[in-house]
Amino acid sequence: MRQKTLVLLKPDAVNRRLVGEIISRFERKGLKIVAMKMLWLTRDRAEKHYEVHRGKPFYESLIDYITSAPIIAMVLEGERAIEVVRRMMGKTNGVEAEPGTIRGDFAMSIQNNLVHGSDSEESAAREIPIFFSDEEILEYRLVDEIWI
Ligand code: IDP
Ligand code: MG
Repeated sequence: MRQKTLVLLKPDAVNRRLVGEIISRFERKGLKIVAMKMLWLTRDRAEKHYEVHRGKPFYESLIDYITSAPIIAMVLEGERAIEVVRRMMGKTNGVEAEPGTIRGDFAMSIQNNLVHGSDSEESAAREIPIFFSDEEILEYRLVDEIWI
């Protein structure tokens, strides 16, 4: 089942110069980048993206954090891409995330955890259009696709 998922490299990933490292992991795994941009989230857009967390104790701090510096937004595509990305990210809390995962290798915080990935097909369908128009999501073939 080929899926698309929204991935964000959060402000700490950009500030800690981990953008290349994180994108490289997704590429080497075999996921395909079908959309990508750098942007600075407005509070409005951040609140839309994180609307399921509105009212939680960490919500205001989360919005401050995600709007504090530029981020990278991507759509990644591949076989069961949603689950693959979530497993590569590791647990929300960097302290608890398994070594070998992005958060497990590079994060020590529950908030500043470097990366976002949609958690279900419904979330991906809701989140992708917050960042990308249909025309920005590209359809193309990679030469090594038959080997992946
Ligand atoms: P996820 O990113 O692993 O799916 P969610 O529970 O959806 O985690 O939370 C969204 C984001 O909110 C997290 O990635 C993290 O940045 C932040 N967050 C989650 N729980 C806490 C918390 O208890 N304290 C502070 N920030 C949190
Ligand atoms: Mg989540």
